[in-house]
Amino acid sequence: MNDLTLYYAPDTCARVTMIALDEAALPYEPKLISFVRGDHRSDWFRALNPRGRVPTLVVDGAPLTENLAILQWLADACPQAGLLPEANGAFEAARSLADLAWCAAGLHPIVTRMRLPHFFCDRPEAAANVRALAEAAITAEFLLIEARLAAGPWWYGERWSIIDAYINWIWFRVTGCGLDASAFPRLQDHERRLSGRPSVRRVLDIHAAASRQLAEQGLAVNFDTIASQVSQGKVA
Ligand SMILES: N[C@@H](CCC(=O)N[C@@H](CS)C(=O)NCC(=O)O)C(=O)O
Repeated sequence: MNDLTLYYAPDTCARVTMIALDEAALPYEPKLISFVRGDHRSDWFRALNPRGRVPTLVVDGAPLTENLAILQWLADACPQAGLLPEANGAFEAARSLADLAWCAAGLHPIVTRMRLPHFFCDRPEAAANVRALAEAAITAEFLLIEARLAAGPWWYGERWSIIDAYINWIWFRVTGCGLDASAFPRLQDHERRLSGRPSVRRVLDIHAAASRQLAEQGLAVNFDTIASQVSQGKVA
């Protein structure tokens, strides 16, 4: 059994990693960090992950970064958890890797542009355009997911996988910043089903408690404050 420590911040994509660890029934120590306090830019955290990002999973003292790599490692290390479909050969394994890559490198960057558009333009007044383009891009992606879920209820049909948790985290983030959910009834249903999984309920509780803890310490993330700091050149 590996010694596992997961660095996370509430409501981030580390939620997907946490669901994977819970589904695999792997004991781990969750370590909450604060973006507002700048923990992710500190020397001690950058020694673990020079990019200053969560999730960062420390395995027997060695950090593993990037959700895609962490989730693929967990899926391979704990096949009984069924995080990804059982692959019959390298080609099938590559196909589920492609789905993970699409979540991490295709969908996630669109979420960031929608939530924090001012990081992606040199003039504050261009932020609305960046956001609108990101919203159009994620809408196109969700229309494809919505169509695929007709054969559902999960991404891989009858069987749940960690891709469902990843898609749902993307959905949570963009509906949480204004995307109209009403055009996507299957994605709404997908969220209801996912929330019924015990692993997901436990992880959502951990994230809600972490959000409360940070808020009590005056460390809640405020996107309006970040936008105004970026506009004033106070955030790199
Ligand atoms: N490519 C990374 C992205 C991770 C990432 O961007 N995490 C966000 C939270 S969802 C983060 O740590 N942001 C802090 C920052 O960008 O300063 C992965 O897939 O693990």
